[in-house]
Amino acid sequence: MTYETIRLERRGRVAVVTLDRPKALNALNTALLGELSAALGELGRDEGIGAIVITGSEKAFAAGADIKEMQPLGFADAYLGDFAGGWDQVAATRKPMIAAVAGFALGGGCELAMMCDFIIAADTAKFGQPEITLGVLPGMGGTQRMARSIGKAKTMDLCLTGRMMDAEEAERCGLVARVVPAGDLLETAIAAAEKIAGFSLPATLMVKEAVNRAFETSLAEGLRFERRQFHSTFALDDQSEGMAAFVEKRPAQFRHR
Ligand code: CO8
Repeated sequence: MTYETIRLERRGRVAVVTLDRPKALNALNTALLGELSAALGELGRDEGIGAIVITGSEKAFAAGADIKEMQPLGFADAYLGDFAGGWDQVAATRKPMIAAVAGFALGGGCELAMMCDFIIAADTAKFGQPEITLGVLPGMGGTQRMARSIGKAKTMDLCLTGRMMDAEEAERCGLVARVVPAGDLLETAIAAAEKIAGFSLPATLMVKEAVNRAFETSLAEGLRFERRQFHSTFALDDQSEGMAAFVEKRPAQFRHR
């Protein structure tokens, strides 16, 4: 399938999805959402892909939802059309997804980065939820995912003032997993994705599901869920192979890699 607002490249077992609306700083419009959902669906069905990197340009990961597309909407258009509801599908991607962020990740761009499993940021990255400056508020999970990720104080600060936070502050408060020089961003993210894609695919999916469960349930329920998932890995050839390889002092050859 060919896409107009994104680029999709396969590098072995890693897929790199590049947001590609340079003239609008990768603003997220309905066409881009449709294409990104289609690409993630395609990659989800492809057993040859074990991890996905989502990235943008040097200047912008994405500068938010497309303001020019939203400007003419009335309440009935937004509500009845479930405007931006399709982003839930992006967030529900089952394969591990890394956001490689350089430049602006604002509004919906920051929210898309937070839909990924972790963020690797260039030292040029700037994060923010500036919706308040437009007379609205985040609508793709900004208040919810950010509060769960970095807590109430910083989330309130960013969402109420609309200020931007640089990569160093984003790493300090836990929004970002790693910060690297801008020139190393993509290769670092791809290397991390390759590492993940080399493990057992069922096991990496279970890690993702279990960590995400921590945000949705009590500790007792989460621990029970994790334990059951752990037990179920003993039904996998990959568990037999992984443990045999350790004992035999050789690299594991995972069947579901
Ligand atoms: N939407 C549409 N176009 C945009 C956007 C955007 N979010 N951001 C930038 N652009 C366009 C500009 O209009 C400009 O186009 P043109 O050349 O035709 O005028 C081009 O990109 C380049 O932008 P600038 O000239 O402004 O570049 P600067 O380097 O001067 O500034 C900034 C960069 C600071 C990033 C600036 O562009 C900016 O402030 N952008 C808007 C940031 C913003 O407010 N983002 C939040 C948007 S609202 C949102 O994301 C809500 C999400 C929830 C939606 C779901 C609802 C249910």
